Amino acid sequence: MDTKPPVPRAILVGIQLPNVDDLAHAASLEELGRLVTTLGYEVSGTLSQKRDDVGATVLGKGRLEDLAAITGGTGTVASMAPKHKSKARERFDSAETTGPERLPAEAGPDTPPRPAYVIVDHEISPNQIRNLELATGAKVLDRTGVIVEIFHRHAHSREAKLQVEIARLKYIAPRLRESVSGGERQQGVGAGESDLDLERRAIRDRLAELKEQLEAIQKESDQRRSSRRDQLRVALVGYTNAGKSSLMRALTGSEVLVANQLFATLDTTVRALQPATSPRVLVADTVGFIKKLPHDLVASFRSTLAEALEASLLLYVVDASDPTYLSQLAVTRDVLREIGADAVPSRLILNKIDRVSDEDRAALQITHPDAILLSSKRPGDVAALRETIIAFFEASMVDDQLILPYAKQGLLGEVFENARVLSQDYDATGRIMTVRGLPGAIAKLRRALAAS
Ligand SMILES: Nc1nc2c(ncn2[C@@H]2O[C@H](COP(=O)(O)OP(=O)(O)OP(=O)(O)O)[C@@H](O)[C@H]2O)c(=O)[nH]1
Ligand SMILES: [Mg+2]
Repeated sequence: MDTKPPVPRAILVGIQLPNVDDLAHAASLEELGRLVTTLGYEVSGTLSQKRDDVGATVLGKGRLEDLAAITGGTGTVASMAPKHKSKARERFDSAETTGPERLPAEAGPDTPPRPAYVIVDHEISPNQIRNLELATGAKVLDRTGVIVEIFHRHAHSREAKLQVEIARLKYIAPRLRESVSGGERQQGVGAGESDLDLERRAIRDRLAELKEQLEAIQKESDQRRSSRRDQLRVALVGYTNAGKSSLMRALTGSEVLVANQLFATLDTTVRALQPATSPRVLVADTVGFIKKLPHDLVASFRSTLAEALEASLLLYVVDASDPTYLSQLAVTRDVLREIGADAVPSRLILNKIDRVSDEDRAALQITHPDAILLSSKRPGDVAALRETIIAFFEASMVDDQLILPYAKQGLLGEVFENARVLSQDYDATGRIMTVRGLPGAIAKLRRALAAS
């Protein structure tokens, strides 16, 4: 038997605010569609409207009724006083519906079920969610809710799971208020209120517990990171799906997950550059960014992102074949500024160049003269990037001399990992090595060799 559970269907709702142009609006909705698909839902259509702000019911009255006709709801928020529908007002609201749900489908055995989800391309308040649910009869999620849910599903390491759970509870907590008390905000104290108090206390306690667990784990990862402090470290950063993990695989031969979905990677992975270099170069793959990334989510990934903060070189990976790559780059820069990583030296990597026409490629090179254009799928491009990375570090290295006493030959491996041995000689004191490496790494080796 291969009866699969039906795929939930979702209709996307976008509000185009006055400061957003048509292209950016369409791109944002397209991206929301990919987020929703990543969650495993089928996008049944899109409904969008130009408005001055996202009001109490998100959509204007007419559009709300259109949406309700698609989802099978009443089209009105029961608690709102019924207003006379103004056809003239509706004409002012420029709106369009696309996709197969343009008209309510005739019910029949072969017609797809009505969308059970309405997904709004904004972060909306618990009250707005409730109003929309009343009017449409569907479950309503906002963009942040979708992102938090994807993070929840894609977190694998204990650290990532804890970070996501904290962000999720912080997202859920204020939304709990409405659903538990059930009524309007101004409806004073009632039986629901004490339930609400209990629920909130439970969440507060759970948050405290999770934070404690996270702190313990973060101490370990802080230690791991600090042991890498004097090494050559590169971090791959950038928009989700830009190809960071693909480059990570190509540069280090590691088996990190590569997938054509958003937020495939939530865990930081650190591996040595391959073929191995001396001193070795560590490459870190990090969580991707997205537009309107909830602040709490960024905050909870602060320790994961510390890998980027502590790197000596950041590679900003961009999907150059995406028409919105510039705004994706801007989002990446904003988030890195937010965590204080904007001061780290960086190089721009315009990836997926195999999908860009020769003409566009030439234009990209002119617009970004310092960028490295490559495809993570082309071994030659990856080898050239490897050389660029090595050359970057070469500039900060110094030559020095180390003496490895005969009694400490066990440290030889550590010397080779952290410095390049240019020549060796032997005398009564031990092995005398001329080495090249970062000043910090050489100082650390010297301390290790001197320790008894
Ligand atoms: N054509 C082409 N596709 C690429 C290239 N690099 C990556 N891809 C594809 O782009 C998709 C995303 O790649 P990933 O490496 O998983 O992207 P990521 O930046 O790690 O994404 P997240 O982990 O979700 O943030 C995959 O389907 C890759 O096969 C490239 O140079 N050319
Ligand atoms: Mg990845």
